[in-house]
Amino acid sequence: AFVENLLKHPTFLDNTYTTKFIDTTPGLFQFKKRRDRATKILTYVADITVNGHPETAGRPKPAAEARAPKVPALKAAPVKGTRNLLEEQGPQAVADWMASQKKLLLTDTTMRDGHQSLLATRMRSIDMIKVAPAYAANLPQLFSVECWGGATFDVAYRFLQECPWQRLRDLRRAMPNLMTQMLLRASNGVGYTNYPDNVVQEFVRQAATTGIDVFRVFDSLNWVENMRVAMDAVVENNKVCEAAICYTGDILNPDRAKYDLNYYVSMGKALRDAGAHVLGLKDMAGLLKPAAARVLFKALKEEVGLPIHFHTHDTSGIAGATILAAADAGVSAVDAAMDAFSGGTSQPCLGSIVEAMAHTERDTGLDISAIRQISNYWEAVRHQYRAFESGLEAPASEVYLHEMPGGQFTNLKAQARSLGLEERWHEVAQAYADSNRMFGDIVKVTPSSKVVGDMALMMVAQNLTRSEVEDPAVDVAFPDSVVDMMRGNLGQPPGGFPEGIVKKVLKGEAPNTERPGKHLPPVDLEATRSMVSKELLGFAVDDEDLNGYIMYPKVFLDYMGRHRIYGPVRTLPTRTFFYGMVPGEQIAAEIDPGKTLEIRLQAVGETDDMGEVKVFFELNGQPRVIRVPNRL
Ligand code: BTN
Ligand code: 3PY
Ligand code: ZN
Repeated sequence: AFVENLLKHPTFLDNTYTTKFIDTTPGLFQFKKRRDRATKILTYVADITVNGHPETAGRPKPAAEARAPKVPALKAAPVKGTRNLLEEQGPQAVADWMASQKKLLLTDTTMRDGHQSLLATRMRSIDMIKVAPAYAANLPQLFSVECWGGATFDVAYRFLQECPWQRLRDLRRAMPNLMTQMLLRASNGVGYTNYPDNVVQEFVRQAATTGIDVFRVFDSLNWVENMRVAMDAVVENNKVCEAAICYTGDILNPDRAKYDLNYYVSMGKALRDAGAHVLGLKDMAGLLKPAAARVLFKALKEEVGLPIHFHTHDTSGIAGATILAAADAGVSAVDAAMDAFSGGTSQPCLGSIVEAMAHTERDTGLDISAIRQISNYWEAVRHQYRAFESGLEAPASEVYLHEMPGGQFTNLKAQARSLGLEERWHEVAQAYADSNRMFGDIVKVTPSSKVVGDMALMMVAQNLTRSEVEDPAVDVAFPDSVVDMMRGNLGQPPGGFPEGIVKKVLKGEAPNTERPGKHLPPVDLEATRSMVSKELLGFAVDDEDLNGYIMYPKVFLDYMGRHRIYGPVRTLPTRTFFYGMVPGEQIAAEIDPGKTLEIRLQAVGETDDMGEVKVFFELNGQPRVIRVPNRL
């Protein structure tokens, strides 16, 4: 029988995946349903081996002789860590403990922002879950492990064919003594636009239940009003509410007076008064310079009084100096990525920070040899993702011009490439800066950064200058995301958006300047569950899947559709998942605890006159032949 490739099925690509699809192609689904999981996985491996993975086509591959990632030995049984404190005494005790520490506390961001910033968020769960026990056993002094949220949620479903909730559950179980941390975009959840209040509340409840301990909550326009629903939900679930100020501009530069010291101190106080346990300073683009850090953290510490957690990116190459200045100025915790996932648009180097603090008052207490071993593991893992490397070769002071977040930089560059604008990258950077000023100098972080990026790409593609865009006499077709932001659907920046641009974009339509959640009707969760269960999937969806559907309906359903065909492909080694197998190669996939498939690729046949290829495997020693279409 002909095996259809749902990945490429036009119905999945054009947003019309509904019950109608199941009704009009019943054979497809019934046929798939009967197949066992081993057959599904073999079908996936055969397809990727014959046709390649759409995302790695034309990109560099890992070297054939590259060493396999080796998980470090566990030095001891896990001793108690921050998670035990949270479980035993609650989030306020965690905050008090933080504030009382002499040592500089560290969050490892490798499993979230590290790969989000360096590898377009493509790291697969299996590579994290394997090393998680080594974190628990060998680095129990870590403050937290950032491993969820931001872009990881939708990328897991969309591009990695895996369930983000399952990732979290598995990591939670593997690191019972360490606090897990996520990045939550307040009312934007882990999406790109505001959701109804009850959706945000339900999402936080589920994330807390499945395994998140520390929620870093931020708003993409720094609008505290728009953070309250998410913050209240975190507090209500008895988890650590780290409310973050997004840093932009330069407090020492009089030309950027909109975001001055007073602005940040007032916002810090507002977040404290809104119930934050910890104050986050989220420098998503890496703009905070060492001298400014001394001034900013001293003031925040004295005037806000909460323990401070500092997050930055090393795009400029100078973030290490800013971390040291922050440590001197008394921040409690800083973010860093394991050496092999650090630097560039990612976080500064964790091992080097530990070394820099050693034998000082703020010695971190972390075991540097344990860090080196874990980083060696990550180094080999990173090589498997070569296809997703951005090729950024040097630090770039240009970041102070464009102010792009580290997580957006490589993405926007890839987008520019796909539009044929890669050679005009520096123009994109300038247009990004111009768009920001046009919108009134706003905080740029997901999702507001995406809006600025869309505008910048459009300006370069259409050779439009800022003054042309602003000129009422010049006709401009603005990107949808710009229209959405001017309507007020992301909320309001300090001082509002400039009247002229709002008028031009909305063509006179009145914007909403109130909190978007105030006007979004609540989603009927149980009615949605019943509709998805009965009409869309044909089985009862649980709370995690319901939250996945509500956050990303189409992405979730597409994922489920592919899951029926390809099964638990999350268990495949990364090299196999992205690049297929070569004849003679043997791999293992543990599809259930203790149930392992030994898969050996024997040979790949010729394409027959039906356009199909026979792929010959041995599965646990038994021959198996899988036919897939040759789509090349
Ligand atoms: C397997 O099939 O053995 C593992 C992968 C399947 C995970 C599915 S996807 C939807 C649902 N939600 C979960 O958290 N797990 C299952
Ligand atoms: C995200 O929202 O994904 C970010 O990383 C923002 O910095
Ligand atoms: Zn970041």
